[in-house]
This record gives sequence, C-alpha cells and structure tokens, in this order.
Amino acid sequence: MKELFLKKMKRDNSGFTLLELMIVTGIFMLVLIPVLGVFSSSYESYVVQDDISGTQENVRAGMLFMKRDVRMAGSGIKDLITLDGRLYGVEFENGVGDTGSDRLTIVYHNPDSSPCDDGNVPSGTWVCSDLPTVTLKDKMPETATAADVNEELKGSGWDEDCYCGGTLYTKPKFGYRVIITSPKGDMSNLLIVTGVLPLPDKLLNGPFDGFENKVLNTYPNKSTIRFFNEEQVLAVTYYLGGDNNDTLMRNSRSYNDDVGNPQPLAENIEDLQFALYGDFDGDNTVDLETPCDTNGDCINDESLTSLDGDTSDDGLIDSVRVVRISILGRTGTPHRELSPTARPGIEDHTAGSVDYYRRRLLQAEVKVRNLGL
Ligand SMILES: [Ca+2]
Ligand SMILES: [Ca+2]
Ligand SMILES: [Ca+2]
Repeated sequence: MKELFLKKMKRDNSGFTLLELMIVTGIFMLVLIPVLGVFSSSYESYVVQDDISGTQENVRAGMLFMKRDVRMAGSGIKDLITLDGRLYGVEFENGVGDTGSDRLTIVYHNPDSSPCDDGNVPSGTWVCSDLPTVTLKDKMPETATAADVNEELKGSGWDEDCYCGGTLYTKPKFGYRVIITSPKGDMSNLLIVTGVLPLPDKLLNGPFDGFENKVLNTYPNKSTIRFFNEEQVLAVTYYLGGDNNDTLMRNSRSYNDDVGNPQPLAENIEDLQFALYGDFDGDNTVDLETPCDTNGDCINDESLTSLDGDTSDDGLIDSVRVVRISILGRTGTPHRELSPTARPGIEDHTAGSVDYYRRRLLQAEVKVRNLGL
C-alpha cells in the first residue's frame, strides 16, 4: 500500500507532459486571439472617433468666432473716409492662401475694444472721449475751413489738450479725430479738427497731413460732432496659417495697424472658403437660391476688395448681404484602416486627391446687417 502511494506520488511529481502543455496552450490561444482582436479594433476605432470628434470641435469653435464677426461687418463705419481712404465692411481675397484657401477681413467699430482712458492719462488732462457731443449751427460756405457750432466750446474740453489711448492731442493744432453724423444718421465722415475758436464757437477743419479733411459745411444743421477713437475701428482677418497652413488664424487689430497680433483659433483646418451674396447684377433683389457659379448675385471665384487698387468694383462691397462660410477640418493623422477619401471641392476650390484622412465640413450663411442701407 505504501509502495503504491509512493508510486502515485512519483507519477504526480512528473508534472505535465509536452503534449499536455501544447494542448493547453492551444486552447488558451484559441480563446485569447479573438479577444485581443476585438480589443485592438475597438481601441483603433476609439482613436479614430477621438480624432474625428476633435476635428469637429475645431471647426465648430472657428465657426463661432467667424459668425460673430461677420454679423458685425460694417457696423459704425458707413461711408467712413479716413486718412487711409474709404473703409469697407468686408474684404474678400480669393485663393490667396498657399493651399488655395481664402482670406476674409471684417471691419467694424467696436466701442468697447479700446477705451481712451487706459490708466495713463496725465493729471489735469481731459480724456478725449469725455468731450461733449456738439452740433453744427448755421451753414457756412462749403469751402470754409471753419464751422459754427451751437455749444459753447470754452471750458468744454474742446479747447484744451486731451488724451486718448496713448496719444496726447495738444493745442493749438490739435488733430482730434471726430466723426460727424447727419441728423437722420444716413451720412457720417471722419474729420480732423485742426483748431478751436472759442469766441464765437467754431471748429476748424483745414487740410491735414495730406487728408482732404472734407469740410463740415457739406453736412446739414444739427449734425452731431463727437470725438472718434480710431483704435476702436477693428479689422479682423481670418485665414489659414501656421507651419502647415492648417491653423485657422484670427488677427484682430485697429484698421490702421498692418501687423496686429494673430492668434491661432483652431488646428487641423484643411480648407477655408467664402462666398459673398449681394445684388451685384443690380436688379434690386438678392438671389440666394441658384448655385454660385451661375448666379450674378454670388461671388466665390474672384476677390472683392478695396485693397487691390482697382476701385471699379469697390462699390459692390456695400451691397453684400450674406457671407457663406465653409470650414473643412480633418483628423490629425491619416487612418489607413479606413477606406480612402478625398478633400471635397468647396466653392471655387476643386477637390484634392485621395488619402486616408477623415474630414468634417461645416457651412453657415451669415446675414450681414450693417452694410449699405
Ligand atoms: Ca475660394
Ligand atoms: Ca440681383
Ligand atoms: Ca477693388
């Protein structure tokens, strides 16, 4: 009995045979491989989904900013002529990006953007934005470089030095930027006050620094005249930039600053396209229905800008009513496990060649409220 027990022990101690091991390993692999397969493909699709939803967030964020700015185009600058020429609410430059993307600049007056009082006002000096609004009095000859106003200028601040956002305007020449607006609000102009006469109360507006300084007297009585902070006229440009020309950039600056401070808004943006709608064919209706390329009221394949030196088409800018924005985002990396696709054609930009990126296109038609009448 003892012998039998020892024999059994001996056999048990011999462990698994090679055959047993191979069978067990085989069964194990049979179970594990499909599990690993499921895990790896769900991990892959997780990565793709994550990449795609990141793309989606990018295009949405970019669109949000652009819509807000486009709605403001032209606000507060109607017919505004400055030292740099007439300002327009929209500047559309077609296909100027290295990858064929478009560029859009929106110009508007934002009274909150740049206060005159930046904390550096010299003591005892007026803040220009505190100068009271004055009104035109009896018409003087149109060629006169002085205009009577109804209000008493002495002691009002108009006849003293004033400070605005880093600039000190000093007498006797001043150089105050003012904006004159007709009583109906249908006309306004930038003017430069070149002097102030207190008794009787007159504002002088002679030619200034090559600027014609259109005389006050082309405006009707009771037109308002108030200090105008030029820093508050913003030019906001959207374009694709960055190392690979695939970052949506927003450059907001005052209109007479050429450089500004470009900020990246969204990455992995492959294309940015615009179309402008307005009554370009002059039949008093804006046709939004037919496709852009067969519609006399739609422009998407040539620039419409005052910056090109060709003034013949500049008047059309005022009739822009709708801007169609298209942003195309794509995944950060190609995904070879998915079927190939191509960058789609958008507006006048033809489709690209086939690759393995995934893309999301977001489009919006934004009404421009402030251009023209
Ligand atoms: Ca284009
Ligand atoms: Ca039309
Ligand atoms: Ca032009």
